Amino acid sequence: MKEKIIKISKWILNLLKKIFKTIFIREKECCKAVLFFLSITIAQNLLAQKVVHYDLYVRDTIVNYAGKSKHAIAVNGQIPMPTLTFTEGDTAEIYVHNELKESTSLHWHGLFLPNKEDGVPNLTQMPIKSGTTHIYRFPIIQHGTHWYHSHSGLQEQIGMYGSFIMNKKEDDSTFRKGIDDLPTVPIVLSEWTNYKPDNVHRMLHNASDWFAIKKGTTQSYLEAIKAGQFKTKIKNEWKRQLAMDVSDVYYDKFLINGKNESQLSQFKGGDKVRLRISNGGASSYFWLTYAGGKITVVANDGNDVEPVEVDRLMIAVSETYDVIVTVPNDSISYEFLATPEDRTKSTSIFIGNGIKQLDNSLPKLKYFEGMKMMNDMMKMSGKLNDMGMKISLNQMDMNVVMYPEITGNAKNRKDKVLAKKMNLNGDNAMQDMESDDANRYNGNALSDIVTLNYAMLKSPVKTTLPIDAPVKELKFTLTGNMNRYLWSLNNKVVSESDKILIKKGENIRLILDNASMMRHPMHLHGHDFRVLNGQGEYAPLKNIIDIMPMETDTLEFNANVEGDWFFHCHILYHMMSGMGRVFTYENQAPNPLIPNPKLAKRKLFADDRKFHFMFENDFASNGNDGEMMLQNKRWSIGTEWRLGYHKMHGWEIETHIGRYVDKMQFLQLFVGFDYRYRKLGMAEVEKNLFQQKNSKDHRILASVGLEYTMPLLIKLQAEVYHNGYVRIQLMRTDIPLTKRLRMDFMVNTDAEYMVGLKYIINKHLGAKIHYDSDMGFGAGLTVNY
Ligand SMILES: [Cu+2]
Repeated sequence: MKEKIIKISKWILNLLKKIFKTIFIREKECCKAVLFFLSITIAQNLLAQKVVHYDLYVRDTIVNYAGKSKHAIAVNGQIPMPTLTFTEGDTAEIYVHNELKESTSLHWHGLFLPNKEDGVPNLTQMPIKSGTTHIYRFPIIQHGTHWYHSHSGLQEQIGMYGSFIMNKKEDDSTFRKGIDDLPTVPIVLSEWTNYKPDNVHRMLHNASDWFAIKKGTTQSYLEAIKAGQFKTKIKNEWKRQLAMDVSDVYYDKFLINGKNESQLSQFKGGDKVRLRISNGGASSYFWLTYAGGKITVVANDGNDVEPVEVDRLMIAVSETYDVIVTVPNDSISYEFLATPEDRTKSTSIFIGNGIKQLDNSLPKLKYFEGMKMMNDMMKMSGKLNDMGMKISLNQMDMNVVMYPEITGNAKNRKDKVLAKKMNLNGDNAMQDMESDDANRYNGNALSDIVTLNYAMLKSPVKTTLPIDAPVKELKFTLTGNMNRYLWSLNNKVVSESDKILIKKGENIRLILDNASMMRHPMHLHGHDFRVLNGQGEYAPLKNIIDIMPMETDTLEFNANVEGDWFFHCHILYHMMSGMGRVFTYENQAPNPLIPNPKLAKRKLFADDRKFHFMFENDFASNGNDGEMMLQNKRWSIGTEWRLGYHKMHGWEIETHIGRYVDKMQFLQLFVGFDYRYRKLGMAEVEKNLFQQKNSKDHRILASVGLEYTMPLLIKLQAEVYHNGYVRIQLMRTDIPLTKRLRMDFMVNTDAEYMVGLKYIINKHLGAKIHYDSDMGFGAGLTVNY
């Protein structure tokens, strides 16, 4: 390829010479000189444009990160994928050889490129089929730390992430001595789970609390009582909330460049090192801290920022940060520590050569303080309160109430905050405490630890958009339902919404506010946006913005490159649940890589329309009962069965096909089919509380009804059968009594009732005892999937 370009360039050069020879004869001497100079420059540029070629072989592999051999995907035999390095001005030519049994794709995260090179399957190209090679070819027109990853299914979770580094040219006017000439180390953060990602996704949708049990972050009633937080727990359930964690998934290992622990022994005392850090985790945010002292942040999402010194920073999923750290002494290696937000584990890289200097590990989160905070934030409707203050740019972190290093241990929190304020303000602190709500969640005001936030980022160059361009303002509310793991924008998922039309040349202003209970790292493809953070003309450029619950942030970008550009939450499981939109340019040329746009669209939409399967069966001494469910965004198809051995002889199958109708998904309307066979005694006639009779051994009934989630997560079910028979039922399952003990109860107008206790043995197995008015007392094992 390189030879080809040189050949073409020489040919062009010769052609130019010939043309100029002709001109030489006719034109004046000075003109000749200018043209000759021009031709030389053009030729030089052509010759200097370097094509940088990579071959990437994508293969299935077996890895063992956490005690078990598991399937993963390696590229060129490695996880993370190889670091791809370019210099601004190069042309990237990347051959992707798909040797998997399934299709794949690669997305160049944060890059400015033609839309058809963006690597989103069924949007900017068709998936790269098994056994085929796809060529990505685009000019490198920017510099900075970026990364690349698969955009197909959940492949990113099992190895398909890597660094993508674009160096500045040395004569670049923005070249910073003392920063851009330091030795650099690419760093990719990631996480590993021994569970198949598809299964992780399924479990999240089934609100399984197995991950919390594994992490030790259950928030049961007994734990609440022990912590003196019984009221908090009740209030939380009264508001229909399940216990929540700062992160959803249990991971077995956290990795830096594919290892849990590693060392950069080439550095010695006094050395400065620039780490080019990408968070390639599928769903983990990381705290970054350093045992050797302060961390100087010099770039974010590939864009330079004025150096800012901090003690720690949080890197959101898919963000990148360039930081400089110093090795203070010889013969000591200093821990650079990455701690996932839930602080359950960590991963580290030691910088230097010698005795290991460990960093302080982050103390455990105070979950009940978090629960209390959540109760304050939330209205009964499930919507968030207006806290009466402007929250933006990660300056107010509601989660500080859970950080012992900022707000002290559970008991002395107030004292510590007070003491801190006394130091700052003297005797008036007491009055301030009551009125000063503004700093309640401001970690930097509450402690000496300096934590980076977006307001502290400032671009070294002006980033203003074209002044005379028309402005289009778009507002998105980040919405969600933790209980059903539904994530959306303006309560709609990708498949429920149209593409958002924008015009080339417009300045697009995005206002994002987070009305969900989780933070979301929102990512825009193909463009950088300015984050309006109070830095005026020097607002930082980013392509990811992490938005905490209750935050509102404003971004703006110039629509300058046509195509279909994905805008989505970068938490992999949120994205796959449909939290995103597509920006598309009006009257744009069709994408040659999408020959059948209708088919592509249907395939793209299939991601968030997927149904998730759940199964549970109780093998008990008095009978057998169980249920099976298929659920997606709005629909729920469930079948329950009961088979009695002793007190009740017979069986019953009930099927409900329902649709959630309200935004918070508290209300479901359904149609039902009930088939029952039982032996009633001669004189026995069943009567319900409405004095309606049911005397048939055999019955097949159709019904309509509704299910409503009430305070304390009690489900009210009202059902009318086609023969006029009415049943009303109250039920609650999985009341968390202790870490592993759950209680169920049910009572209905047929005068049936049930109460049960289940002890969770492992992910798929529980031991259960229950009493059922129909079937009597029983004990047995519960199997669930
Ligand atoms: Cu999200």
